[in-house]
Amino acid sequence: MEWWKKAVVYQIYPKSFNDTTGNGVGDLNGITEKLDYLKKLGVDVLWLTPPYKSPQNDNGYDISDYFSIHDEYGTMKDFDRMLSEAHDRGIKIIMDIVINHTSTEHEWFVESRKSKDSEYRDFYIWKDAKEDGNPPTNWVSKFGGNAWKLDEESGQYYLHLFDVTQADLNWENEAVREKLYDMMNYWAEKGVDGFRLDVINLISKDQSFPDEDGDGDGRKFYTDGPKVHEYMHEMNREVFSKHDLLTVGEMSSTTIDHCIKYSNPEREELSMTFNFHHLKVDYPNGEKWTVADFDFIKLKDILSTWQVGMNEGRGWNALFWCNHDQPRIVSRYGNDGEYRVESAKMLASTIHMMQGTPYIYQGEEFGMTNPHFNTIKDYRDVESLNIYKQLIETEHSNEEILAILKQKSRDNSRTPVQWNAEENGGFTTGTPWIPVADNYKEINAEAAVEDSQSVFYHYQKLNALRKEYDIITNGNYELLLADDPAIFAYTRNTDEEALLVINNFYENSVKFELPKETAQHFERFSDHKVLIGNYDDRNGTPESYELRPYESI
Ligand code: TEU
Repeated sequence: MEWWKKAVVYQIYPKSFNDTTGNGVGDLNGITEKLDYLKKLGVDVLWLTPPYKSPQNDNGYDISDYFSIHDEYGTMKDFDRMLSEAHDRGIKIIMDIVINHTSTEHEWFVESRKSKDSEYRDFYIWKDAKEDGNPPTNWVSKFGGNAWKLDEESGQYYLHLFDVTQADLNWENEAVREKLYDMMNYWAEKGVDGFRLDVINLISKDQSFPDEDGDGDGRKFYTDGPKVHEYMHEMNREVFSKHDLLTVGEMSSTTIDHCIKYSNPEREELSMTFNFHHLKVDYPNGEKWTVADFDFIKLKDILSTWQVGMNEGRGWNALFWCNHDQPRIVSRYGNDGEYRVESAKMLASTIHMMQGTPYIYQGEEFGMTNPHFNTIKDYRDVESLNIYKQLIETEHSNEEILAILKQKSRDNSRTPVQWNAEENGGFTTGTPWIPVADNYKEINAEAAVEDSQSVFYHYQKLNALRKEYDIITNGNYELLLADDPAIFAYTRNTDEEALLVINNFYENSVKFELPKETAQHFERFSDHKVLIGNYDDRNGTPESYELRPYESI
């Protein structure tokens, strides 16, 4: 079995993880300093979001040099020490690699924009304006506005699906692909253990560059595009097949069929995929920028459809609630007030007992919450600042927009990790680049490690269970009580074992009754044990008992 099927990955956003220099920005030595803490948590792999040289317009997802470390994060020597210290502890490291686009400060783009005759011109996607002077297509950038920017120097537009300072690379150009594969081999030969590939399903564009004729934003012309699987297989041949790597693709707006193709081992593309459909059930009609409750029944349906579909197709899921782009899950689908600890543990159990490789985002392991900022001055994220400008110009009040950002901004997960109750949560002795959430005195890693009932030890237990019970890796998934408005229950099954996972997603106690056919199925097994929580203090039985608020068992 591939090693990463039983591994647990911990995502680090270096900028907000741990600052050892006092400049208010996290750094690589700060990661090295916390390796023993991560070892105690029981994680096997660290995913570093991009640490490369970057102007930081999108916090490192705008790379200007793939072969050097961003100066605020430290040096390549610091990187090598961190990698070596992690390996000494049996912890692997995978690198976030952004190859759909580069920063417009990357030397390739600087050369490309100089002239239409530049040897680097075709490294990017340049088009003339339409005859009426409009941009080449009406595609919309994911950060707002048109997806094309007119470059005065050369009189053409270049494509940027994200920020205007993130120019899309032209993957049709073999020279681009060769340079990128060489770069990935450089990092693999340095000893990194894999890659997280940023928006990798956007790299192949429809070369006719048609206009969106409906009310879409053009994504259908570049999402899971015409040659994407050809490029994935080529990348596997040129890079991944030469090393034993964990490779995970971030798949924006994708489908189960494509994710099976990306991650079925017979196709020799990637190890596994991230999809985001379960994190859009609080986007009414697909609209992110509005305040909305999440749709619980839809959440169960989407997660279950992906569990069954990927299992049938021999695909492999990355399991996650949180990352650097998503609000913190305990604030989003849980209860970050009275039941913060209970709901954080329940949410963890729900996703970690599923089939796939689980990902824990920094601070999630002790129940960090959204910061609940009250002024636009506290926000830093380019996507959030762009949407603020857009909404303020369309008659939305400051208060309305702040309410939306409080729920949906990516900055919700980017506040500094709260290590202890000291100033700035022990993240920095300087001024943090973004304010620390004001609950750091109560919610921090040190307090969690000192409390045997904390969220930290629940994650530690889940990480250990995954190593101990093969059924968590191999068992088939079946959703129970699909229409129940509060309970998320499912089973995992192999010929030898059966696992029952029951979660109360809300703060009212609810009665759990195991469906008859499931109870009969469980009768086959001679003995059973409770892995998480307990029900015998209520004279309960696996078939029927009272679930406490946010209880997981
Ligand atoms: O994210 C892809 C992406 O679309 C996210 O921006 C997310 O879907 C969106 O913010 C939800 O509204 C990747 C990186 O994770 C993100 O941090 C980068 O900003 C983006 O690509 C561009 O590189």
